[in-house]
Amino acid sequence: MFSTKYIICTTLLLCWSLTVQAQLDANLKNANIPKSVSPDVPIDENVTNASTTSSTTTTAATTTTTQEPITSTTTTAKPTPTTSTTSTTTEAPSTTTPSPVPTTTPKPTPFPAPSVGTWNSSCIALKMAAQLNFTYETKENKLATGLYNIPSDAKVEDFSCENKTIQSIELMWGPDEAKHSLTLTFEKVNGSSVLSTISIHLPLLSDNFPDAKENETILMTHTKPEFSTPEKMSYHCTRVQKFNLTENIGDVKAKGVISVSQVQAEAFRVSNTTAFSTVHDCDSSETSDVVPIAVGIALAALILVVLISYLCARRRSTSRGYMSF
Ligand SMILES: *[C@@H]1O[C@H](CO)[C@@H](O)[C@H](O)[C@H]1NC(C)=O
Ligand SMILES: *[C@@H]1O[C@H](CO)[C@@H](O)[C@H](O)[C@H]1NC(C)=O
Ligand SMILES: *[C@@H]1O[C@H](CO)[C@@H](O)[C@H](O)[C@H]1NC(C)=O
Ligand SMILES: *[C@@H]1O[C@H](CO)[C@@H](O)[C@H](O)[C@H]1NC(C)=O
Ligand SMILES: *[C@@H]1O[C@H](CO)[C@@H](O)[C@H](O)[C@H]1NC(C)=O
Ligand SMILES: *[C@@H]1O[C@H](CO)[C@@H](O)[C@H](O)[C@H]1NC(C)=O
Ligand SMILES: *[C@@H]1O[C@H](CO)[C@@H](O)[C@H](O)[C@H]1NC(C)=O
Ligand SMILES: *[C@@H]1O[C@H](CO)[C@@H](O)[C@H](O)[C@H]1NC(C)=O
Ligand SMILES: CC(=O)N[C@H]1CO[C@H](CO)[C@@H](O)[C@@H]1O
Repeated sequence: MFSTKYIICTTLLLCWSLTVQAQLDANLKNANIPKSVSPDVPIDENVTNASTTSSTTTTAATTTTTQEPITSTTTTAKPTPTTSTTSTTTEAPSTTTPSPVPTTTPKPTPFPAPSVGTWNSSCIALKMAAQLNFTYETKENKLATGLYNIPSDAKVEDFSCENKTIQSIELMWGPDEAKHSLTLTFEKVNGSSVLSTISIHLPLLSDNFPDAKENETILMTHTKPEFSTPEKMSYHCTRVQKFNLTENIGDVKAKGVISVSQVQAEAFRVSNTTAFSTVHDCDSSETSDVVPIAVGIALAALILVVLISYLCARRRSTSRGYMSF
Protein backbone atom coordinates (compact mmCIF):
# COMPACT_ATOMS: atom_id res chain seq x y z
CA MET A 1 0.00 0.00 0.00
CA PHE A 2 2.61 2.51 1.09
CA SER A 3 5.30 1.09 -1.13
CA THR A 4 3.15 1.60 -4.22
CA LYS A 5 2.79 5.24 -3.20
CA TYR A 6 6.54 5.56 -2.95
CA ILE A 7 7.07 3.78 -6.24
CA ILE A 8 4.74 6.31 -7.88
CA CYS A 9 6.56 9.10 -6.09
CA THR A 10 9.92 7.80 -7.28
CA THR A 11 8.84 7.48 -10.89
CA LEU A 12 7.48 11.02 -10.79
CA LEU A 13 10.78 12.33 -9.43
CA LEU A 14 12.64 10.30 -12.04
CA CYS A 15 10.58 11.81 -14.83
CA TRP A 16 11.10 15.26 -13.39
CA SER A 17 14.87 14.90 -13.18
CA LEU A 18 15.00 13.50 -16.71
CA THR A 19 13.07 16.49 -18.08
CA VAL A 20 15.38 18.84 -16.17
CA GLN A 21 18.35 17.13 -17.76
CA ALA A 22 16.76 17.30 -21.21
CA GLN A 23 16.09 21.00 -20.72
CA LEU A 24 19.68 21.56 -19.64
CA ASP A 25 20.96 19.82 -22.75
CA ALA A 26 18.56 21.75 -24.96
CA ASN A 27 19.59 25.03 -23.40
CA LEU A 28 23.24 24.25 -23.92
CA LYS A 29 22.67 23.34 -27.54
CA ASN A 30 20.57 26.43 -28.20
CA ALA A 31 22.99 28.72 -26.42
CA ASN A 32 25.29 29.10 -29.41
CA ILE A 33 22.73 29.38 -32.18
CA PRO A 34 21.58 33.01 -31.74
CA LYS A 35 25.17 34.18 -31.40
CA SER A 36 26.24 32.62 -34.68
CA VAL A 37 23.17 33.95 -36.47
CA SER A 38 23.71 37.60 -35.65
CA PRO A 39 26.88 38.20 -37.74
CA ASP A 40 25.17 36.70 -40.80
CA VAL A 41 22.80 39.66 -41.07
CA PRO A 42 23.06 40.74 -44.70
CA ILE A 43 24.20 44.23 -45.43
CA ASP A 44 21.41 46.34 -46.83
CA GLU A 45 23.04 48.30 -49.60
CA ASN A 46 20.23 50.82 -49.65
CA VAL A 47 20.60 51.59 -45.98
CA THR A 48 24.29 52.36 -46.38
CA ASN A 49 23.65 54.52 -49.38
CA ALA A 50 20.77 56.27 -47.66
CA SER A 51 22.82 57.00 -44.57
CA THR A 52 25.85 58.27 -46.45
CA THR A 53 23.86 60.48 -48.78
CA SER A 54 21.79 61.92 -45.95
CA SER A 55 24.90 62.75 -43.95
CA THR A 56 26.71 64.40 -46.84
CA THR A 57 23.79 66.42 -48.21
CA THR A 58 22.59 67.99 -44.97
CA THR A 59 22.85 71.51 -46.33
CA ALA A 60 19.63 72.56 -44.58
CA ALA A 61 17.75 72.50 -47.86
CA THR A 62 14.52 70.52 -47.75
CA THR A 63 13.62 68.55 -44.67
CA THR A 64 10.65 66.86 -46.33
CA THR A 65 12.76 65.15 -48.97
CA THR A 66 15.17 63.73 -46.43
CA GLN A 67 12.35 62.27 -44.39
CA GLU A 68 10.90 60.34 -47.30
CA PRO A 69 13.67 57.73 -47.57
CA ILE A 70 13.68 57.38 -43.79
CA THR A 71 10.04 56.34 -43.66
CA SER A 72 10.63 53.89 -46.49
CA THR A 73 13.44 52.29 -44.54
CA THR A 74 11.34 52.04 -41.37
CA THR A 75 8.96 49.70 -43.17
CA THR A 76 11.84 47.33 -43.78
CA ALA A 77 13.20 47.81 -40.28
CA LYS A 78 9.84 47.12 -38.64
CA PRO A 79 10.25 43.38 -37.90
CA THR A 80 13.21 44.17 -35.67
CA PRO A 81 11.99 46.58 -33.00
CA THR A 82 15.01 45.86 -30.81
CA THR A 83 17.44 47.75 -32.99
CA SER A 84 20.13 49.28 -30.84
CA THR A 85 19.81 53.04 -30.78
CA THR A 86 23.08 54.52 -31.92
CA SER A 87 23.44 57.87 -30.23
CA THR A 88 21.34 59.57 -32.92
CA THR A 89 18.50 61.78 -31.73
CA THR A 90 16.26 59.67 -29.52
CA GLU A 91 13.83 61.99 -27.72
CA ALA A 92 13.45 64.81 -30.21
CA PRO A 93 11.08 63.15 -32.76
CA SER A 94 8.56 62.18 -30.07
CA THR A 95 7.19 65.72 -29.92
CA THR A 96 6.51 66.01 -33.66
CA THR A 97 4.89 62.62 -34.07
CA PRO A 98 1.94 61.91 -31.75
CA SER A 99 1.43 58.46 -33.31
CA PRO A 100 1.55 55.34 -31.08
CA VAL A 101 4.87 54.36 -29.53
CA PRO A 102 5.67 51.09 -31.36
CA THR A 103 5.20 52.62 -34.83
CA THR A 104 7.60 55.52 -34.16
CA THR A 105 11.39 54.84 -34.05
CA PRO A 106 12.08 56.73 -37.27
CA LYS A 107 15.76 57.70 -37.10
CA PRO A 108 17.81 54.66 -35.93
CA THR A 109 18.48 52.91 -39.21
CA PRO A 110 20.66 49.90 -38.27
CA PHE A 111 24.34 50.35 -38.93
CA PRO A 112 25.42 47.82 -41.55
CA ALA A 113 27.11 44.69 -40.29
CA PRO A 114 30.81 44.44 -41.15
CA SER A 115 31.72 42.24 -44.08
CA VAL A 116 34.22 39.42 -43.82
CA GLY A 117 37.71 40.08 -45.16
CA THR A 118 40.51 37.64 -45.91
CA TRP A 119 44.15 38.56 -45.52
CA ASN A 120 47.43 36.66 -45.48
CA SER A 121 51.13 37.06 -45.19
CA SER A 122 53.69 34.30 -45.48
CA CYS A 123 53.20 33.37 -41.81
CA ILE A 124 49.73 34.66 -40.89
CA ALA A 125 46.38 33.84 -42.47
CA LEU A 126 43.35 35.76 -41.28
CA LYS A 127 39.65 35.89 -42.02
CA MET A 128 37.25 38.03 -40.02
CA ALA A 129 34.63 40.75 -39.87
CA ALA A 130 35.32 43.58 -37.46
CA GLN A 131 33.40 46.60 -36.20
CA LEU A 132 34.60 49.38 -33.95
CA ASN A 133 32.46 51.20 -31.42
CA PHE A 134 34.31 54.09 -29.85
CA THR A 135 33.96 57.52 -28.33
CA TYR A 136 35.31 60.60 -30.02
CA GLU A 137 35.30 64.32 -29.46
CA THR A 138 32.97 66.52 -31.49
CA LYS A 139 33.56 70.07 -32.67
CA GLU A 140 31.54 71.24 -29.64
CA ASN A 141 33.96 69.35 -27.33
CA LYS A 142 31.34 66.79 -26.52
CA LEU A 143 31.78 63.02 -26.54
CA ALA A 144 29.98 61.08 -29.23
CA THR A 145 29.77 57.38 -30.08
CA GLY A 146 31.02 56.28 -33.46
CA LEU A 147 30.66 53.01 -35.29
CA TYR A 148 33.10 51.94 -37.97
CA ASN A 149 33.45 48.76 -40.00
CA ILE A 150 36.91 47.56 -40.93
CA PRO A 151 36.64 47.37 -44.73
CA SER A 152 37.06 43.88 -46.14
CA ASP A 153 39.14 45.30 -49.00
CA ALA A 154 41.87 46.61 -46.70
CA LYS A 155 45.34 45.71 -47.99
CA VAL A 156 48.12 43.86 -46.19
CA GLU A 157 50.57 46.74 -45.91
CA ASP A 158 53.26 45.19 -43.79
CA PHE A 159 54.02 42.02 -41.93
CA SER A 160 56.74 40.58 -39.75
CA CYS A 161 57.46 36.87 -39.99
CA GLU A 162 61.14 36.46 -39.12
CA ASN A 163 60.74 36.15 -35.37
CA LYS A 164 59.64 32.73 -34.19
CA THR A 165 57.84 34.04 -31.10
CA ILE A 166 56.31 37.34 -32.25
CA GLN A 167 54.68 37.87 -35.62
CA SER A 168 52.42 40.63 -36.85
CA ILE A 169 50.32 41.74 -39.77
CA GLU A 170 49.28 45.30 -40.61
CA LEU A 171 46.20 46.08 -42.66
CA MET A 172 45.83 49.49 -44.25
CA TRP A 173 43.12 51.35 -46.10
CA GLY A 174 41.85 54.84 -46.77
CA PRO A 175 43.29 57.78 -48.70
CA ASP A 176 47.05 58.32 -48.83
CA GLU A 177 46.90 61.52 -46.79
CA ALA A 178 44.97 59.81 -43.98
CA LYS A 179 45.90 56.15 -43.77
CA HIS A 180 43.82 53.93 -41.53
CA SER A 181 45.41 50.83 -40.09
CA LEU A 182 44.79 47.78 -37.98
CA THR A 183 47.74 45.81 -36.64
CA LEU A 184 47.48 42.38 -35.12
CA THR A 185 50.38 40.90 -33.19
CA PHE A 186 50.56 37.21 -32.43
CA GLU A 187 52.80 35.64 -29.83
CA LYS A 188 53.81 32.12 -29.03
CA VAL A 189 53.22 31.41 -25.34
CA ASN A 190 53.79 27.94 -23.90
CA GLY A 191 53.34 26.28 -27.26
CA SER A 192 50.10 28.15 -27.92
CA SER A 193 49.58 30.93 -30.37
CA VAL A 194 47.75 33.97 -28.99
CA LEU A 195 46.67 37.27 -30.42
CA SER A 196 48.50 39.51 -27.97
CA THR A 197 47.82 43.00 -29.31
CA ILE A 198 45.27 44.73 -31.50
CA SER A 199 46.15 48.32 -32.45
CA ILE A 200 44.01 50.70 -34.41
CA HIS A 201 44.92 53.96 -36.09
CA LEU A 202 41.75 55.67 -37.25
CA PRO A 203 41.75 59.22 -38.60
CA LEU A 204 38.20 60.58 -38.41
CA LEU A 205 37.45 61.86 -41.91
CA SER A 206 34.63 64.32 -42.44
CA ASP A 207 32.87 61.91 -44.83
CA ASN A 208 32.14 59.44 -42.05
CA PHE A 209 32.33 61.68 -38.99
CA PRO A 210 31.21 65.17 -40.07
CA ASP A 211 30.85 66.33 -36.46
CA ALA A 212 34.29 65.17 -35.32
CA LYS A 213 36.95 67.62 -34.30
CA GLU A 214 39.27 68.62 -37.11
CA ASN A 215 42.18 66.20 -37.74
CA GLU A 216 41.06 63.97 -34.90
CA THR A 217 42.71 60.55 -34.96
CA ILE A 218 41.68 57.67 -32.75
CA LEU A 219 44.49 55.41 -31.53
CA MET A 220 43.30 52.43 -29.58
CA THR A 221 44.84 49.19 -28.42
CA HIS A 222 43.82 45.95 -26.81
CA THR A 223 46.61 44.09 -25.07
CA LYS A 224 45.34 40.85 -23.65
CA PRO A 225 45.93 37.35 -25.01
CA GLU A 226 42.97 36.34 -27.16
CA PHE A 227 42.39 33.64 -29.80
CA SER A 228 44.47 31.13 -27.86
CA THR A 229 45.16 28.15 -30.11
CA PRO A 230 47.44 25.13 -29.85
CA GLU A 231 50.37 25.08 -32.24
CA LYS A 232 49.74 24.05 -35.85
CA MET A 233 46.02 24.72 -35.51
CA SER A 234 43.89 27.63 -36.67
CA TYR A 235 41.61 29.57 -34.35
CA HIS A 236 37.99 29.62 -35.42
CA CYS A 237 35.05 31.50 -33.90
CA THR A 238 31.80 32.36 -35.62
CA ARG A 239 30.04 34.24 -32.82
CA VAL A 240 30.69 37.89 -32.02
CA GLN A 241 33.46 38.58 -29.54
CA LYS A 242 33.93 42.02 -28.03
CA PHE A 243 37.32 43.25 -26.90
CA ASN A 244 37.82 46.46 -25.00
CA LEU A 245 40.06 49.07 -26.56
CA THR A 246 41.79 51.78 -24.61
CA GLU A 247 43.51 54.97 -25.55
CA ASN A 248 46.03 56.54 -23.27
CA ILE A 249 47.06 59.96 -24.46
CA GLY A 250 47.86 62.23 -21.57
CA ASP A 251 45.06 62.03 -19.04
CA VAL A 252 42.33 61.40 -21.63
CA LYS A 253 41.09 57.83 -21.38
CA ALA A 254 38.78 57.26 -24.33
CA LYS A 255 37.23 53.87 -24.65
CA GLY A 256 36.12 51.64 -27.43
CA VAL A 257 35.15 48.13 -28.28
CA ILE A 258 36.09 46.02 -31.26
CA SER A 259 33.58 43.34 -32.19
CA VAL A 260 35.03 40.52 -34.23
CA SER A 261 33.03 37.70 -35.77
CA GLN A 262 33.43 34.93 -38.34
CA VAL A 263 37.04 34.67 -37.26
CA GLN A 264 39.59 32.22 -38.55
CA ALA A 265 43.19 33.08 -37.74
CA GLU A 266 46.48 31.28 -37.87
CA ALA A 267 49.95 32.60 -37.13
CA PHE A 268 53.35 30.87 -37.11
CA ARG A 269 52.50 29.10 -40.31
CA VAL A 270 55.26 27.10 -41.94
CA SER A 271 53.65 25.63 -45.03
CA ASN A 272 52.92 28.13 -47.77
CA THR A 273 49.55 26.73 -48.70
CA THR A 274 46.74 29.23 -48.26
CA ALA A 275 44.46 26.70 -46.54
CA PHE A 276 44.06 26.92 -42.79
CA SER A 277 45.31 24.14 -40.54
CA THR A 278 43.02 22.00 -38.40
CA VAL A 279 40.37 24.11 -36.74
CA HIS A 280 40.37 24.83 -33.03
CA ASP A 281 36.91 26.25 -32.41
CA CYS A 282 36.30 28.74 -29.62
CA ASP A 283 33.09 26.95 -28.56
CA SER A 284 33.91 23.30 -29.09
CA SER A 285 36.30 23.21 -26.14
CA GLU A 286 33.87 25.06 -23.89
CA THR A 287 30.81 22.98 -24.70
CA SER A 288 32.74 19.72 -24.50
CA ASP A 289 33.49 20.67 -20.89
CA VAL A 290 30.09 22.06 -20.00
CA VAL A 291 27.92 19.28 -21.43
CA PRO A 292 29.52 16.35 -19.55
CA ILE A 293 29.48 18.36 -16.31
CA ALA A 294 25.79 19.18 -16.69
CA VAL A 295 24.93 15.60 -17.59
CA GLY A 296 26.99 14.35 -14.66
CA ILE A 297 25.23 16.66 -12.21
CA ALA A 298 21.82 15.63 -13.55
CA LEU A 299 22.69 11.93 -13.25
CA ALA A 300 24.05 12.39 -9.73
CA ALA A 301 20.85 14.19 -8.72
CA LEU A 302 18.80 11.39 -10.24
CA ILE A 303 20.70 8.70 -8.36
CA LEU A 304 20.34 10.67 -5.13
CA VAL A 305 16.59 11.06 -5.63
CA VAL A 306 16.13 7.35 -6.33
CA LEU A 307 18.28 6.40 -3.34
CA ILE A 308 16.45 8.71 -0.93
CA SER A 309 13.03 7.58 -2.04
CA TYR A 310 14.10 3.95 -1.80
CA LEU A 311 15.48 4.43 1.71
CA CYS A 312 12.37 6.32 2.80
CA ALA A 313 10.12 3.63 1.40
CA ARG A 314 12.22 0.92 3.02
CA ARG A 315 12.20 2.60 6.43
CA ARG A 316 8.42 3.12 6.32
CA SER A 317 7.74 -0.44 5.28
CA THR A 318 10.19 -1.76 7.89
CA SER A 319 8.46 0.21 10.66
CA ARG A 320 5.17 -1.24 9.54
CA GLY A 321 6.56 -4.74 9.54
CA TYR A 322 6.52 -5.38 5.80
CA MET A 323 2.74 -5.06 5.88
CA SER A 324 2.40 -4.17 2.27
CA PHE A 325 4.82 -6.78 0.87
C1 LIG B 1 17.26 49.33 -53.27
O1 LIG B 1 17.54 50.31 -54.23
C2 LIG B 1 17.39 49.85 -55.57
C3 LIG B 1 17.83 50.97 -56.50
O2 LIG B 1 17.82 52.20 -55.86
C4 LIG B 1 15.93 49.43 -55.80
O3 LIG B 1 15.78 48.92 -57.10
C5 LIG B 1 15.57 48.36 -54.80
O4 LIG B 1 14.19 48.04 -54.91
C6 LIG B 1 15.84 48.82 -53.39
N1 LIG B 1 15.62 47.74 -52.48
C7 LIG B 1 14.91 47.88 -51.36
C8 LIG B 1 14.79 46.67 -50.50
O5 LIG B 1 14.44 48.94 -51.00
C1 LIG C 1 48.61 35.50 -49.87
O1 LIG C 1 48.04 34.41 -50.60
C2 LIG C 1 48.02 34.61 -51.99
C3 LIG C 1 47.28 33.46 -52.62
O2 LIG C 1 47.86 32.25 -52.31
C4 LIG C 1 49.46 34.69 -52.52
O3 LIG C 1 49.45 34.92 -53.90
C5 LIG C 1 50.16 35.87 -51.81
O4 LIG C 1 51.50 35.91 -52.20
C6 LIG C 1 50.06 35.73 -50.31
N1 LIG C 1 50.57 36.94 -49.70
C7 LIG C 1 51.66 36.96 -48.95
C8 LIG C 1 52.06 38.28 -48.41
O5 LIG C 1 52.29 35.95 -48.72
C1 LIG D 1 28.37 51.31 -28.78
O1 LIG D 1 28.81 51.58 -27.45
C2 LIG D 1 27.88 52.35 -26.72
C3 LIG D 1 28.50 52.67 -25.38
O2 LIG D 1 29.11 51.55 -24.81
C4 LIG D 1 26.57 51.57 -26.57
O3 LIG D 1 25.64 52.34 -25.87
C5 LIG D 1 26.04 51.25 -27.95
O4 LIG D 1 24.89 50.43 -27.84
C6 LIG D 1 27.08 50.52 -28.76
N1 LIG D 1 26.57 50.33 -30.11
C7 LIG D 1 26.63 49.17 -30.77
C8 LIG D 1 26.05 49.12 -32.13
O5 LIG D 1 27.16 48.18 -30.27
C1 LIG E 1 61.80 37.87 -31.14
O1 LIG E 1 61.37 39.06 -30.48
C2 LIG E 1 61.58 39.05 -29.09
C3 LIG E 1 60.97 40.31 -28.50
O2 LIG E 1 61.19 41.40 -29.34
C4 LIG E 1 63.07 38.97 -28.83
O3 LIG E 1 63.31 38.94 -27.42
C5 LIG E 1 63.62 37.72 -29.47
O4 LIG E 1 65.02 37.67 -29.31
C6 LIG E 1 63.28 37.68 -30.95
N1 LIG E 1 63.68 36.40 -31.50
C7 LIG E 1 64.31 36.29 -32.65
C8 LIG E 1 64.65 34.92 -33.10
O5 LIG E 1 64.61 37.26 -33.33
C1 LIG F 1 53.61 28.73 -19.13
O1 LIG F 1 53.56 27.48 -18.44
C2 LIG F 1 54.15 27.51 -17.16
C3 LIG F 1 54.13 26.13 -16.58
O2 LIG F 1 53.11 25.35 -17.15
C4 LIG F 1 53.40 28.50 -16.27
O3 LIG F 1 54.02 28.60 -15.02
C5 LIG F 1 53.42 29.87 -16.94
O4 LIG F 1 52.65 30.76 -16.18
C6 LIG F 1 52.86 29.78 -18.33
N1 LIG F 1 53.02 31.07 -18.97
C7 LIG F 1 51.99 31.72 -19.50
C8 LIG F 1 52.29 33.04 -20.08
O5 LIG F 1 50.89 31.25 -19.51
C1 LIG G 1 44.41 69.78 -40.07
O1 LIG G 1 45.33 69.29 -41.02
C2 LIG G 1 45.54 70.17 -42.10
C3 LIG G 1 46.47 69.48 -43.08
O2 LIG G 1 47.48 68.80 -42.42
C4 LIG G 1 46.14 71.49 -41.59
O3 LIG G 1 46.30 72.38 -42.65
C5 LIG G 1 45.18 72.07 -40.56
O4 LIG G 1 45.76 73.25 -40.00
C6 LIG G 1 44.90 71.08 -39.47
N1 LIG G 1 43.89 71.64 -38.57
C7 LIG G 1 44.03 71.65 -37.26
C8 LIG G 1 42.93 72.28 -36.45
O5 LIG G 1 45.02 71.22 -36.70
C1 LIG H 1 35.20 46.27 -20.91
O1 LIG H 1 34.75 47.54 -20.54
C2 LIG H 1 33.52 47.54 -19.85
C3 LIG H 1 33.08 48.96 -19.62
O2 LIG H 1 34.14 49.75 -19.23
C4 LIG H 1 33.69 46.75 -18.55
O3 LIG H 1 32.45 46.69 -17.87
C5 LIG H 1 34.12 45.34 -18.87
O4 LIG H 1 34.37 44.64 -17.69
C6 LIG H 1 35.41 45.38 -19.70
N1 LIG H 1 35.72 44.03 -20.12
C7 LIG H 1 36.93 43.50 -19.97
C8 LIG H 1 37.10 42.11 -20.44
O5 LIG H 1 37.85 44.13 -19.47
C1 LIG I 1 56.31 27.22 -51.15
O1 LIG I 1 55.79 27.41 -52.44
C2 LIG I 1 56.77 27.34 -53.47
C3 LIG I 1 56.12 27.63 -54.77
O2 LIG I 1 54.80 27.98 -54.65
C4 LIG I 1 57.40 25.94 -53.44
O3 LIG I 1 58.41 25.86 -54.42
C5 LIG I 1 57.98 25.67 -52.08
O4 LIG I 1 58.48 24.36 -52.00
C6 LIG I 1 56.95 25.85 -51.01
N1 LIG I 1 57.55 25.72 -49.69
C7 LIG I 1 57.05 24.94 -48.74
C8 LIG I 1 57.78 24.93 -47.43
O5 LIG I 1 56.03 24.30 -48.89
C1 LIG J 1 21.36 49.95 -54.12
C2 LIG J 1 22.51 50.80 -54.41
O1 LIG J 1 22.39 51.85 -55.02
N1 LIG J 1 23.67 50.37 -53.97
C3 LIG J 1 24.91 51.09 -54.16
C4 LIG J 1 25.41 51.72 -52.86
O2 LIG J 1 26.66 52.31 -53.01
C5 LIG J 1 27.65 51.41 -53.44
C6 LIG J 1 28.97 52.16 -53.50
O3 LIG J 1 28.81 53.47 -53.07
C7 LIG J 1 27.26 50.83 -54.80
O4 LIG J 1 28.24 49.90 -55.20
C8 LIG J 1 25.93 50.14 -54.70
O5 LIG J 1 25.52 49.67 -55.98
